[in-house]
Amino acid sequence: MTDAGSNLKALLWDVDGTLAETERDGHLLAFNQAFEASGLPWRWSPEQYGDLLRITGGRERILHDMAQHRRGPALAREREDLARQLHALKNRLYAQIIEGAGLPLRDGVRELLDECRTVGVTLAIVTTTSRANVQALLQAHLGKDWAQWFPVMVCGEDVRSKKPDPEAYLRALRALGIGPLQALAIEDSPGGAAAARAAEVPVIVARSRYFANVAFEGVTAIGPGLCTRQGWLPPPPDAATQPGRVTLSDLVRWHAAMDTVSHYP
Ligand code: XBP
Ligand code: MG
Repeated sequence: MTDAGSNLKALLWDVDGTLAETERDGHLLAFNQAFEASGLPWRWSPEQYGDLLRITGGRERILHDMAQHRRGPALAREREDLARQLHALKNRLYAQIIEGAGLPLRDGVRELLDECRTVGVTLAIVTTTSRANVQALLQAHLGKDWAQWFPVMVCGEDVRSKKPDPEAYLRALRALGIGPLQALAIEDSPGGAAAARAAEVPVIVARSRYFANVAFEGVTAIGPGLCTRQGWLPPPPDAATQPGRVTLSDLVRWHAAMDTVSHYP
C-alpha cells in the first residue's frame, strides 16, 4: 500500500526522455544510420533533431522532414512507403544500439520503479514509441521478465493519434480500470504533458536534455530529474536537508496536493 489515504494507484511512464535519454544517442543515431544504409544523403544534426521532436512518432518525423525539404519520391504513396521502410530499419538499428553500447536508465528511475513494486503502485507504459523499442530498452535493464513489471503498456502502434492527443492515456486508464485522478503521469516533453492533461491525468515533468528549457503548462510538479529532490517546483518540504532522489512519498504528496504549477518557467 502507498501512504495512508493516498489515491495514487498507478504511475504512467513515458519512455523516451523520461525512462532514459534515448533520443540523441539512440534514435537519432539510428535514423542517420538508416538513411546511410539506404543510400540516402540525408542526415539530421542533433539541433535539427531537437526541432523534429515536435513531431511525435518516427515515421511521421521522416514524412514531415521529406515534406519540409521537398525530398524523397514525388508521389505521396511512395513517400509513405519509403518512410515506413526507413522507420522499420531505424528501429532494428536502434535495438542493435541498445543491445550493444546500451543506454542507461536515467538516475533515480530504477529506484522509483522498485519502490512502486514494493508498495503495490501499478506501473504502466504510455508512449508514442514503437513497442520493439520499449522492449529493447527495458529488457536490457530489467531482464527477460521486463514486461511483468508493466501490466499495461500503450505504445505507438496501439493508437490512432499519438501524443499530444490523449488517446494513449485514455487507453491506459481504461486498461487499468481506474480514473484519471488515481493516476500520475511522468513526462519530459510538452507534447507528452499535454496528452496527459488532455486525459485529465495529473503530470509531473522530469526535464530531459531536449526539453531542458521549454515552457510547460498545467503540470503538477516540474524539476530537473528524478535523481534529485532539489530544483523542483513545488519543492518537497525537506529538499534542502534531504537532497537525494525523488521518492514515491514525494509523488504521493504532489499527487494529493494537485498543486498545479500553471506556467513554467
Ligand atoms: C518519443 C517519440 C518517438 C521516438 C522515436 O516518444 O516521439 O517518436 O522519438 O520512436 P515518448 P519511434 O516520449 O512518448 O516515449 O521511432 O518508435 O516513433
Ligand atoms: Mg518523452
